[in-house]
Amino acid sequence: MTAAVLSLGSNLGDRVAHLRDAVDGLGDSLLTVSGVYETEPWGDTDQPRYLNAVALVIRPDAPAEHWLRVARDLEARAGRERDLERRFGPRTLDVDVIDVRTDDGAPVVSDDPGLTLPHPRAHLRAFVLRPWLDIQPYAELPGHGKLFDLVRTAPVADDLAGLRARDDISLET
Ligand code: PH2
Ligand code: MG
Ligand code: MG
Repeated sequence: MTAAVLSLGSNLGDRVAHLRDAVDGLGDSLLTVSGVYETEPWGDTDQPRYLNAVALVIRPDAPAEHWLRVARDLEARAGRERDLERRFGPRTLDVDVIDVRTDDGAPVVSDDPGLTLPHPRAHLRAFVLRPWLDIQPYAELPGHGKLFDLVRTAPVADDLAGLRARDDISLET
């Protein structure tokens, strides 16, 4: 068994539909999904605002790589086009594998460039940590400590003001 935390983001086209389709596409693996947040673009500021959410998924007999395949498949279904010139540029759907745990709750740690775990920039991103806090308030990001400490300290704390909870949107299935 592995459980994974997936970050979902969209800032092109019908953002809500892209997020809903992604959550639907997780099917039986979906355990729970966070609220939706409207967020200021991070890393490359010259682009529209994102809608972001975080999902918790679980599956028997799935290696960590399974979640990367799921992520890429969902992105492809949203018509995602990769702009190699713009690493943090706009996208219909981005699904990032943030943290993966095995049966005993141990984190999968990997420096494979194809799937680095935990996600190497998650600890810097309010748009990942804040929705994640909704569904797992006592979670820890391996190597960086508790979510509730990360969101209360710089640089994440400074970026929280750029997030707005979109209580009018639910991804709940
Ligand atoms: N994704 C990016 C780059 N910047 N900013 C926000 N707010 N949300 C995202 O999901 C996001 C981003 C590329 O992965
Ligand atoms: Mg991303
Ligand atoms: Mg990505």
